[in-house]
Amino acid sequence: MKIGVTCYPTVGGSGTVATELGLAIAKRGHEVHFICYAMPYRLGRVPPGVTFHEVTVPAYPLFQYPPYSLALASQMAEAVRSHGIELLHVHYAIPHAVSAHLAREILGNGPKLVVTLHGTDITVVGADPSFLPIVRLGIERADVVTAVSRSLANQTHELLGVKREIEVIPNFVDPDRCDRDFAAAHRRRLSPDGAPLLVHASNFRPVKRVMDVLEIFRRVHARIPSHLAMVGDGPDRPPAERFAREAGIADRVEFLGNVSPVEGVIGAGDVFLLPSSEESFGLAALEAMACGVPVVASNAGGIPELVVDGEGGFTLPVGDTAAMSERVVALLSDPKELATQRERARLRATGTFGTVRVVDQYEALYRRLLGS
Ligand code: GMT
Repeated sequence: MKIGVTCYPTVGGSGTVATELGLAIAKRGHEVHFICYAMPYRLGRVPPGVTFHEVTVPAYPLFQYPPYSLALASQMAEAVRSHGIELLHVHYAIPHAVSAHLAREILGNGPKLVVTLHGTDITVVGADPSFLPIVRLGIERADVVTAVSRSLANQTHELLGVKREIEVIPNFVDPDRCDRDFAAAHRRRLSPDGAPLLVHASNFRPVKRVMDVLEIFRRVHARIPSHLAMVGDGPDRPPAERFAREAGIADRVEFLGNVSPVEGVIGAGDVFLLPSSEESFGLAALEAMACGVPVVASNAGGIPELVVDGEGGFTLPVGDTAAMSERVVALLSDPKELATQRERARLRATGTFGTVRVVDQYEALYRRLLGS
């Protein structure tokens, strides 16, 4: 099969999933073309069978807002024409679903189109009245729409008034990315005194509630001296660093920015924190579980589809930092239970959300659409 993939190339869950899926599909002998405005951050060394098409948006004094969506549509049509791409798979609806729809209009007899919804493309940006009608059009015109959780599929129906069927294919993780020695080296630096290490990783946007992460840590640290590693970057990082200083925990909290591979730091932790207000899936939590790190999270969105109480993690109501810190303290105070949850986290991540199992579902979907 010849598959075109469009995603945001920057650090983030949708780009990670899109890239890992494309690489896995290429490994199975198919041809994969990434059509993006920059090389996806996760692509690394480009293996045989994978081609990158860069979308460039010309500047022109009249354009206050350069029309990326249109340049993308043209580049998609061009790549399809030149390489015989049979199916476009776009990740994150805005604007990719609409650009792909336009590319098919340009081509007349265009490729099949799969749209995968990831989260804020529906729950935050997509539900905004300035985008809602065009996002709904992009979703309605695709051949198949998938969502990364049942919760996100339901929200797409409710918030956007979409009527069509949406298939659920969860995110996946490759446990081989967890390198114990590398994680141990990180741990030695992040917790030089051997105290417990809590970890959070996100894009530091408001939905991640990073102040809750710090508040949970403040409460835990008051009872069990610990350390906290904050991985990632985004708009709430400066206020979070201020909060840590004002709460008197700055010497126990390390803001690392974006790190690669992220599993190195995540895998160094004892507990991973994800107290988000919106979360369609929570890929970072899955990465933590795959490395044997139990998760204490909010019960927002699709998180409970991943984190099942007692199966390598626990979910609690959004904003309940007291209950979340109690849960962390309970885990850290009981080494036997912590070891059990570590093992269960690993089993759940690699069983239900293992790469082969999930990539099989996408490959079957492509074959179904292409009749191959
Ligand atoms: O929507 C975002 O803020 C970013 C987006 C992304 O591109 O990383 O994250 C979403 O997609 C991930 C991959 O499917 C999910 O694991 C995240 O839960 C989801 N984020 C939200 O729903 C907030």
